[in-house]
Amino acid sequence: MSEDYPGVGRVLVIVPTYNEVENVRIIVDRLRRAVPAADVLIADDNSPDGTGAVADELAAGDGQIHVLHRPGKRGLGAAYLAGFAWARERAYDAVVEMDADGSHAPEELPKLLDTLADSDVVIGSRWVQGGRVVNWPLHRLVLSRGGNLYTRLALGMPIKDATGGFRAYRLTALDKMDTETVASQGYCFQVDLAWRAHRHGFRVVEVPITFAERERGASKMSSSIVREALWRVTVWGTRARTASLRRMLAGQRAGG
Ligand SMILES: Nc1nc2c(ncn2[C@@H]2O[C@H](COP(=O)(O)OP(=O)(O)OP(=O)(O)O)[C@@H](O)[C@H]2O)c(=O)[nH]1
Ligand SMILES: [Mg+2]
Repeated sequence: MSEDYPGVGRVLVIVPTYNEVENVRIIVDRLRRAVPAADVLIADDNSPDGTGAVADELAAGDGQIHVLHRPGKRGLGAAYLAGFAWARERAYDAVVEMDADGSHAPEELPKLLDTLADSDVVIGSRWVQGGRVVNWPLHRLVLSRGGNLYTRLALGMPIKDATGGFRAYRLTALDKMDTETVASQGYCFQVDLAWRAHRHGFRVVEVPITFAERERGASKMSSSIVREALWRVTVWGTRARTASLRRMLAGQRAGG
């Protein structure tokens, strides 16, 4: 059973996995040491490499580690939504999203949780002052910077790292974000939740992190993930602009 994290309460760290057999043990071990108060939920999509069995072993040896076995690969977004529901059923106060491949350092999590003590959503950010990216190839840097720039312009949202996946949410905020209507699958899931948080007027704070290229295992990044983000962000941006234009015209008519 988790203890309360000061100012935040009971914390569940959700770690989605798909073929992370070489990483899962190391990352969960680091996480348990870095934030002993938090519980861990490994959300595995029936990884063919046996990640789920290793996760079960970890859970058998530590009452604060849990496993959610899902039937097959359904994308990062779906795994997180299932993890959020799991947290809600067990009355956690906050959930954390963290990759299994070592790109997000568990040792930086206390910084995120300390910030959550007086905010609703905290994003570990590569693209604010003090944020860093280590060992990423140029094409990934360009994609992340370009994607975030496009997102900021299309949505008119001030968040600098809207695609970042190292985050902490208060459950009270997440509950208001109608997560049951989220259809986004890949990175776009992160943009989707940031956009919902922004529109609800929640206090979203970015804290600088050092993001490192995965050390072991294969990437699940694909061109379809990028295409999904591009079209969804464009649709949301167009909708938001159309809605504000309508409001402006209605205001002009009302004003005579
Ligand atoms: N459960 C589940 N986890 C997933 C799925 N796709 C990716 N993941 C996990 O989500 C996290 C982020 O995925 P990555 O493959 O690292 O994506 P990325 O960081 O863009 O790509 P890399 O450059 O390879 O690190 C990792 O922990 C993956 O194992 C999925 O369909 N289901
Ligand atoms: Mg990764």
